[in-house]
This record gives sequence, C-alpha cells and structure tokens, in this order.
Amino acid sequence: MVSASAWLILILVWMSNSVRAEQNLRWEVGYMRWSPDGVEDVIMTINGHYPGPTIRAVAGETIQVHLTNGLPTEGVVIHWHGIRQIGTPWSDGTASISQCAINPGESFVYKFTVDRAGTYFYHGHFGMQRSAGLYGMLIVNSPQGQETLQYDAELDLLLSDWWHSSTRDQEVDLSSNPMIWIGEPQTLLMNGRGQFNCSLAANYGNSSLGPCNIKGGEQYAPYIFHVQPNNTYRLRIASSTSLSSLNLAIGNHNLTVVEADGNYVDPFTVPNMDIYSGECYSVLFTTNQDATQNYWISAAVRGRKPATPPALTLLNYQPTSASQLPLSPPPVAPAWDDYDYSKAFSNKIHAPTGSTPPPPSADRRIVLLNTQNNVDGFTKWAINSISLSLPTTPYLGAIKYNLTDAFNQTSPPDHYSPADYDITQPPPAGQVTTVGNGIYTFDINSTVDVILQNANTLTPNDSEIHPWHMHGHYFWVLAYGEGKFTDADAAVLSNSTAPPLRNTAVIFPNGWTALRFVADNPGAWVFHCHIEPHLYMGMGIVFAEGVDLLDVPTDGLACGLTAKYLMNN
Ligand SMILES: [Cu+2]
Repeated sequence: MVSASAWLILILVWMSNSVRAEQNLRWEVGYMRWSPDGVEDVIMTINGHYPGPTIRAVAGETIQVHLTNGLPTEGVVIHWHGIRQIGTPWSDGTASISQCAINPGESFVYKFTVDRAGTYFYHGHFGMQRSAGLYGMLIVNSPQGQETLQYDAELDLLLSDWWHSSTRDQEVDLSSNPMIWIGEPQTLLMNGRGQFNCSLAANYGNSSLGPCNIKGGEQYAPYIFHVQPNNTYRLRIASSTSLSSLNLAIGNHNLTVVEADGNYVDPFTVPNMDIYSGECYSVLFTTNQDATQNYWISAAVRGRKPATPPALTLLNYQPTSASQLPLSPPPVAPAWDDYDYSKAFSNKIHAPTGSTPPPPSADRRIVLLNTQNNVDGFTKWAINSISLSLPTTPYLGAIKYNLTDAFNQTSPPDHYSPADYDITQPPPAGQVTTVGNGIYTFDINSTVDVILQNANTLTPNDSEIHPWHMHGHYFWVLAYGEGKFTDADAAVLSNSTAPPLRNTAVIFPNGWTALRFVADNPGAWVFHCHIEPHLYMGMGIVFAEGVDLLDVPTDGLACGLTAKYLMNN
C-alpha cells in the first residue's frame, strides 16, 4: 500500500515536470544609423539593438514574441531558424508561406516551443531583410543537470557579412534586366562588428591594410572573447551570412565539434572548420596555451574568390590585457577553392553512437537540379527549370481553405529533364526555364529522399556552393557525391554510415548531396538555398504535408485571397 505522503511526493514531482516555463518578449523592429565596420549606414534593429537580442531558453520552454513592425514603409517577418515549429507552422515566420508580412505599425504574436536543446538563430525572411541586419542568436540549453557535454562556460559567435549598398539597392539590382550582381561583401562581422579598410593584424607584415585606430568604445570595435586559463569552453556559432562561406580558426587552439544544427555529433577535433550560411555549430576548446598571451579568432571566405579580408578578433586570456596583440599573425585559412578540404570536413560529421538511424528506405525520391538561367533577360536560379516566385497569398492559408487560384496547382516535377542534361556546361539555349509557384505535396509521415544536383552556372567552367536549409524538419545527410547522381548511386542512400541530422547541408560545385527526411510535421514549408541573393532570385521549393490536419489560426492571413476568404466566411 502506498502511503499518503508518497502520493503527495509523486503529485509534486508530476507538477514540477508538467509546469513548463514561458518567455514573453515584446520586440519592435526598426531602422537606425549604425557603424558595424567603421562606415556609418542604416541598419535593421530590434528594440534599438543590432544584432538583435540573444534569446536564451531551456528545452521545453514556450517562447512568445509579440513583434511590432516599426519600419515606416515595409512589411516584416522573423523566422526562428532551426526550430521545427512542431504543431505551430504558422509561427515559422516566412512571408507568403506561413503568414502575410506584418504591415508597418501592426503586430503579430509568434508562439512556439523550443523542443530541443541546441544552437539556433533567428532572422528576417522577407525580401533581403536578413542582409539588412535583422538577426540574432537563439540558444536553447538542456534542462538543469541534463547536459551531457562537459564544459566550464559558454561563448556565442554570430557570423555575418556586410555591404555598404543598401538591401533595397541590392534587391533592385538583382531583379534588373540585365542583372547587376551585388559583388562580394565589404566586411565580415563577428557579433555584428568588423573593420573596413583597416586591419587589427596590420602590424604583422602580411596585410596590405593599415592599422585600425580603435580605442574600444566604437560600434565597430571587435567583440573580444574573455576567457580564464585552463578552462573548457563551449563556443556556439551561427552563420547568418548573406553570401559568404567561411573558415573559422582560433590561433593555437584546436576545435572539437560536438553539435551541428541542434543535434549532437560524434565529436571530432580539427584545427579549423568550415561554416556555411544557415549552419550552427557548437565546438569545445580548452584554454591550455600560454596564459600571458592573447590569440586570434579568424573567419575567412571560402568557395568564392575572396575580395573581403578575414574577420578578426581576440581570444583574451585573463588577466592579460585585452589590448595586447598576439605574438604571431592570424591563422592562415585553406585556399578558397580547396574544395577537397571542405568535403573532408563535411564528411567528418556523423551522428553519435546510439542515435536513431534514418528509415531504411524512402517512399519517394525527388531529384532537384540547381541551375542558373536567363529568363527573358533576367538572371534567375531555378530548380528543375522552375524559378520560385512567391505568391501574394500565404500557402498555409491557401491550402487550408482550398483557394486554388492562390498558386499554381500543378506540382513541379520530381525529376529534371532532359535526363541527359549536361551538368558540366551552361544551360543549353533550348532549355526552357519558367518562373512559378507550384508546390510539392508529401503524404503525411512518408519518407522522402531529396537529391540536390548541382550544375554549371551561366558562366562556362563555373559551379557554386549552395547551402540548402529546410524549414519544419531535420534531415539525415546520407551522402555527398561527385558529378551526376545516377541510379547506380542509389545503393549509398540505404548504406550511409551514421548520417548526421541537420537542417542545412551544402552542395559542392558539380556534385550532389543526398538527404532523407520524414514528412511528419503538418504545414507549408520552404526548402531553399540560404544564400540570400540566390533565394531572392528563385532558388527554392515549397512543400506541404498534412495541412488538412491543422486548425490554422486566422491571425497573419489578412492578405491576398485568404483576406477575401476570411471576410466572406
Ligand atoms: Cu545558392
């Protein structure tokens, strides 16, 4: 027989587990003048801050963000990058997909559960507002006592790139006929700070730039990481870059990669690491070097011919003065076009032992050819010869209310044609590319394989890196391959060894990447290249599953055909 006091204890334990914390945030997006790299510009802010405030939560918490649009003349949304929005697809923060852009002066409430400990960020997902500076970090810690990693303290590093031309100018240029390319960024930023036209490492002989005259209080003064000797740190890294792929290094310190996109990985140690736009990592490092010195933290451009100097800051061993420069020059990054180096890094990432393996086979396979095309003089990126152009009515509402005029009801093809398309050449003259907004529909709980097939751009002998990011799901990265994916490669899809779970995966020039995921989260989701100008030029697809199972709230749908529908019903 169970005593009354034992019952009381059981009830108290149950109550303490079932009461989940909730964070209520009130945010207003605005513009202000700011100098992220020493050149004053107009930047997007949240509550007057750039970058936006870091959200720190514990797994299981509910986050409610009451977002007001304080921009005078444009809409806004915020996407919670890496949060799957299980059961809350209307809070995914994607304009024209999960909601209408919030009008100037109006508000929208995002409410979602951070179900999984990990490193995330948030950013604008309308036009090119991420490039305008609308981003910040979102850190989800394990509940007290449940973190399996051993470390003494945490540090956060948000990477981004910055242009001196406004994103409005960039949007106009990219959609001009002929297209005007935005070029390489002026400055790489760490936690929203960088130095233009000068270098912290000017005195080491290998810099063509003069020294920066920084006293420490400037908006563009480097964000210095202060550490204690002989401690182990968890460095959380998120890349919100618009364009740049980066290689990150800490002078004299190895990095042990332990988490990628909110999932633990089988730990491995490297002297430096690649990080693509849309990726998040945690690395552990130990401050076991000469404590009377400081060390460089450096991030350099990969995969594009660099026209932007590396981002630099200091790892400051306390109590050494933070103004003391390191003994040696900054770490030298691998050559920008050493793709074998990048592939070797990507292939080191595996799921830890004991992780749930992917389903052994898929119900459906879609093969997505990535091409750059000329459409009536405009430059576009296209997937299976369709360049994505978002409709005015958000898909989530259009599907729920069966508004068939809201978007093209013909699904894009599961395979590209012709099947003998030559990925090593620019698209042939006869290859017809259209601009469209049709979507893929997956059966709820079905397993889908996606083969991302890279190809040559419009320029001969040129193929670019594209980091693909999926909303609403994690996928297993089954394999990376060279050249064209063929049926002979299909065997690797079911024989992948400890494939990692991610929400972002890169495709390398002239290669393919194979992903598997389970379509188990009712909603309408975008899957796209995370390079912002590429998405702006149509590089993405939209897919949906199980929308009929949802009770979609009407908040955020007062635009396009859903507005009409809601007024009449
Ligand atoms: Cu891309």
